[in-house]
Amino acid sequence: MSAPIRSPEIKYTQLFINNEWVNSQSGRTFPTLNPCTGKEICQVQEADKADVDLAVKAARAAFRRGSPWRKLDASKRGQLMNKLARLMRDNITYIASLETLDNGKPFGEAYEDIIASAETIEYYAGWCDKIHGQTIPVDGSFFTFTRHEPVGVCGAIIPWNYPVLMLVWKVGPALACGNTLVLKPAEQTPLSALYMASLIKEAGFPPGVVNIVPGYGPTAGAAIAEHMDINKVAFTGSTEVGHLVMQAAGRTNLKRVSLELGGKSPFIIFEDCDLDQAATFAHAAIMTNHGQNCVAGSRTFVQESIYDEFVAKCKALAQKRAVGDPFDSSVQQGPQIDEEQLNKILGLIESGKKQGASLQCGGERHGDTGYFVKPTVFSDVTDDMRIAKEEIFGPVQSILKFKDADEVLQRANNTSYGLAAGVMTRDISKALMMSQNLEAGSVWVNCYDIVKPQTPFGGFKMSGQRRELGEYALQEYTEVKTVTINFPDKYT
Ligand code: TXE
Repeated sequence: MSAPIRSPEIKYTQLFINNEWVNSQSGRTFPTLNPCTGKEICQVQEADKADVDLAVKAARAAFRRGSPWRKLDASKRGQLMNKLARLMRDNITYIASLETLDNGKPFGEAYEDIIASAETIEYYAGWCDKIHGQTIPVDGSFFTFTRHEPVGVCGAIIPWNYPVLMLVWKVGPALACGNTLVLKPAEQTPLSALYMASLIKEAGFPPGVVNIVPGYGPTAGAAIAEHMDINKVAFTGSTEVGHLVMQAAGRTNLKRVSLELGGKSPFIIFEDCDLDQAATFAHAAIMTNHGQNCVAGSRTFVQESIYDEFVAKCKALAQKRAVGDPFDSSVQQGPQIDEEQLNKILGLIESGKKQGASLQCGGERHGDTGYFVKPTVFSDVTDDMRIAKEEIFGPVQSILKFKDADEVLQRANNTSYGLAAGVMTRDISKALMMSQNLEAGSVWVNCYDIVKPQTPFGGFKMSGQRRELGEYALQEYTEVKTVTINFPDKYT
């Protein structure tokens, strides 16, 4: 890993439509801020409905019958995607630096995000010429086969916590299946998405295949969700907005919807585990990316016999966690993304104190500039407290006590969320019993937050709909067409 670029040049601030850089129709711009200081990095063109319309027109034209994109061999699509991944790897220091500047995550983590993003594009590049239907032994004198066709124009609305990674989770499978896209990055972090647009153009994707329109949620985001000419929308963000996106699809053209929403994931530590390893994993499960992680292990359930010792270990880890300048290689935690998130987290911390949880460390803002929060550990947390129920999305570990497997299972599942869960135990039967009964889209045993391009990812219950990543994501981006031909000479 090379050294970061502390002040990366901001190369792109316009909308990317039809492989061109354009200003917004309204002429409006919006600021993107440095979360370390709260100061403006630059102004970015602000997309609204009129710009989304233009982007959808470009995407539709790129998808038309006979277009270069539609006529491209599937294997050549894969080559374009591999070229994009190559460009990402070639420019990794710059992209990771831009991500750290705009998002505030430590440079090392941003770097790993970009590697994971390139791997995701490479994984889906490999799928391009392996997506196919079946021939079906249908009754009667007919020959039937299925085609897995692209859905068409796909909308994508993504959050700020993993800006490039969330982009490729959408772009990767969408392109592999031959779709075109209109993507809105989060208003807090538009810069790396715009740079990715430049690489998409450089890789040689035809105009209109990928369009990137930074802007706000209720305007540009809603315009995507409501658009009559978008065939599918993929959304990652809050459960609250997930409802809106689904309602918008229901109100308009019944576009396909995939949602990846919030969580309150349990990480369950049984007494028979390796305690040091479990404490390290539980710490990382909640503190990684400053707690701004949809699968954050935000309810640490610990068996009573090891509870006090475990709390002490978590406290020591949190107190050692280095908070500060995310460009400094010794720093593990930078600022939260914005003032709204900072205030939300501080408010929930206050509720924890008021509702009787024991504050072990942290519990307040770090410094008085930017949006830093001290790594915080609460013990004696009970299920009724807000910090045990609500998604904090910050570096706040809530440690709860349990007696046995049946009890913790019931409590772990007693939430409207169902994104992920973790179990630490040396007992394979217990691990299997727990993984079978936990209501979550991902269950990790003796590890946590292991998400790879090959592994399907998504939530049960109100954590979402459908799956991203892996082969499963291809279903979200394809329509199955059944073709039946009258064939009197059919025989088996
Ligand atoms: O999310 P929003 P916010 C959770 C987390 C966080 C909370 C709020 O708990 O504290 O959500 O974060 C776009 N129509 N997660 O306010 O608003 C918006 O512009 C269409 C978990 O940042 O959901 C952005 O691009 N789009 C999550 C995206 O939705 C709209 C990651 C996410 O923003 C819209 C982020 C609208 N009406 C937050 N309103 C995860 N699952 O990882 C906003 N948007």
